Amino acid sequence: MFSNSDRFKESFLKRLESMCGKGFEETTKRDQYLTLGNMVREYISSKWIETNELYRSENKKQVYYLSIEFLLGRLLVQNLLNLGIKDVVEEGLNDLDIDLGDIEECESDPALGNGGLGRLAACFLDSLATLNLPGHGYGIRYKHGLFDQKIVDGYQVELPEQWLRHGNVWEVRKPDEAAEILFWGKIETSYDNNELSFKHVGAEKVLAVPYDMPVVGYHVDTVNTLRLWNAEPAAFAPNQDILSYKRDTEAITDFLYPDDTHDEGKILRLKQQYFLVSSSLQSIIASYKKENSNIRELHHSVAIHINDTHPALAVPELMRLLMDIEGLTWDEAWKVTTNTLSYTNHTILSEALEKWPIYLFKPLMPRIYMIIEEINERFCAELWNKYPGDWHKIEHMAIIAHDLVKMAHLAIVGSNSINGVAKIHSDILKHREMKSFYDIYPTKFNNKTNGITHRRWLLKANPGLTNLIKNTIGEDFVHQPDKLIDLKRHIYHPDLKEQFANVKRKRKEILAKRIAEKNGILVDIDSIFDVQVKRMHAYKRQLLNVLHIIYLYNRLKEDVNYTIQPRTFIFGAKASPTYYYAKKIIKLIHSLADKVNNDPRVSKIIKVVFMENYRVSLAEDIFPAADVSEQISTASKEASGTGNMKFMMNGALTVGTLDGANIEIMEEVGKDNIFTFGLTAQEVLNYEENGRYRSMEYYHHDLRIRQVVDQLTNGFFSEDEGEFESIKDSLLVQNDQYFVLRDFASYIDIQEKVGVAYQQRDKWLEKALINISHSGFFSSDRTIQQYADDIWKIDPMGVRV
Ligand code: GPU
Repeated sequence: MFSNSDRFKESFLKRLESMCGKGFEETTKRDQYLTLGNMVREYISSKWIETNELYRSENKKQVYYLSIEFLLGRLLVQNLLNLGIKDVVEEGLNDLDIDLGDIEECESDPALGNGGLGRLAACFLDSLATLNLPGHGYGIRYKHGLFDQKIVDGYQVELPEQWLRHGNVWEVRKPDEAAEILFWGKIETSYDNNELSFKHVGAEKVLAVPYDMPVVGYHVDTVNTLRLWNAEPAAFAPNQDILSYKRDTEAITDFLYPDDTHDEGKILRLKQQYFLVSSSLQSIIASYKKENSNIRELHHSVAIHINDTHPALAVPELMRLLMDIEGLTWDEAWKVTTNTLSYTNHTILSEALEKWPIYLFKPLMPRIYMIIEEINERFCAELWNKYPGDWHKIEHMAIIAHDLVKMAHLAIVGSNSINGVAKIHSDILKHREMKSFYDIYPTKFNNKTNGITHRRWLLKANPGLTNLIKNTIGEDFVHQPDKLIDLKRHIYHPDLKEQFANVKRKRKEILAKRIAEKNGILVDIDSIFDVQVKRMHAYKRQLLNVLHIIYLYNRLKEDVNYTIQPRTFIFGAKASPTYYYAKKIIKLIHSLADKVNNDPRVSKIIKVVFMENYRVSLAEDIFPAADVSEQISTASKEASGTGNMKFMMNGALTVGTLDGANIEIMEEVGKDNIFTFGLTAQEVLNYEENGRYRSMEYYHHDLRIRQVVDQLTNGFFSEDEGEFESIKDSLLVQNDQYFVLRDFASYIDIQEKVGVAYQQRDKWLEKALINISHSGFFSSDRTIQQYADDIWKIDPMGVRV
């Protein structure tokens, strides 16, 4: 079907007509997309079956990655690339006057995640399959992914996302493998034949139906599985209101919670979590039992990973299944559970740490709550032995305290490995945030610095740069991304620099065209494309970026002789619909854009662009076009960041704080090839401890600060003067929790250096190429190999079709 372009063309035309019941000329782009998608899925299926059969017959250890989010992005072109048939298809389509890019536009961008955490899970799936590792994802098939963002008069408006509107060519529904999930009801405890047993009565049953999606490895025959669960009505109880039962069950998988690093504490979210965990564990155990008879050895064949605390109910649920269904004793079940589970922490922000009130938790999952109580009692008894009389410590470490279930504590106690996502983050976990747990479980804690898949973020997103690298150092880096370092020997070659400059320029032109179409703003290709794209959040400090732009505007207005390298400031960010401050910043960026872009003189030098509806497919157009990457979170707050790595891999230079993986980027490229500024994590944490920061002092002593802060409310923006009062208050009245004013001067300084450095064109190009050369370390292949070796203890398997 895909052996050469003529064969492909022939099968494609035949299939197109038979699927759509119309002649080629009559077919739409969507018809063509659906046809090609179906052909590709069919092509994948033999490899998929072969992989599953191999996993069954070899019966080696497999890993299951449980995550409430998988931010996949579009799959058609990535699958073509991974299957090695993209060129054949593109050629065949070209003969028919069809552009693959146009077809791709018909594919919805499945936004089953908010940001970094969900995208990391998607990169991990790609790496697992490519490294031939037996590893699968388990998640939720949200009917509506993250909302679509529209900007109306500068304000964010949320529209329901509709990725399933035209169906999903990649999924296979498996109703025979559905699982039953029980909510509510009561537990009847009985004691007969010396055995305690627990009966769950009066429960509401929900059916979890799996939809499997293939995860295709790059140029290998391995095709792993992403299993997404859909909630459906199970059996009706007598006297039940059927309509409301149907509505309540389907609601479980209706939509993705749009909060990034923020605990919503809503009962529907808790239902989603238990729904994911229970269905996944039932499915894992069922598949284990097909090939194995001794459930006490589950951990020899199965590793289960908990992506943040959202699936931490895996701890009590695995205990329940092992005891109540499989008949193990508590001690036997605990041994298997802790040897099976591992956990990644993705943040230390206190507002993100999940704590469920007992009054919500206990009635919804009565048996699970009983088990957590028992885990907690046993754990506290252990602590009592270790720290006799230290009530304060025990209260602080307990899993249940002050009527709350602390999910991070549950995950730590129930897992054999706890990892952070960048060196500094793991250190903060060990030595501060989770110190008391590190003291008792020193060997459980470890670091796994995040990574990104270069197959999407370089090969797919930036074919021009990929070809340039291939022509310079050969193709090894495609399979071994650390080989990108070979590029370093060539960075002084004028040819390479010029070709890189051309590639970058072309991508800036493409982005500029998109900006012209969508925003009606004409941007200067020779200006620095200075980009901050990520979720909108106070700790990520888009406000610092904004204040710098206001400052630049002021200087340009005040001094007609002040010249700087022109810059285009590009933003992309969604705000959680209930996050008032974040939405205000979006409005502020739009007001600033109005002011700057409409000033006849200033707009020739700087421009401000907010790109609507930031998502994976838009990101693929943004990273390749960026010159400067803004990674300016308050030090200690960004666990890792992964956008920073995508920019680096595409030859943008980082302006960043010493936070998260920025530090490791600096270690890789050297201090001359990154622009760092601001407080260190230690300094921030010290301030937070000693309470000595006074933002007012910076406001009073730095005229530049006073001017820009005052401009938020003095009529500088054409909005009502009260519009941005709350932002000013966050800086002055609330003492600037994220140290924006404290880091302002140092940010202004470094930005000036960036402008100067960009004008030393040759040197800048070298720095960009050095960044690319060192980006191999940040491949998720490296990260996944470390998880496989150190945590999951799984080996590659050679699927051959
Ligand atoms: N992160 Br917790 C999310 O995207 N969502 C979350 O709910 C939590 C963390 C991010 C971190 O903020 C980011 O620093 C990190 O790179 C990413 O997870 C992946 O580890």
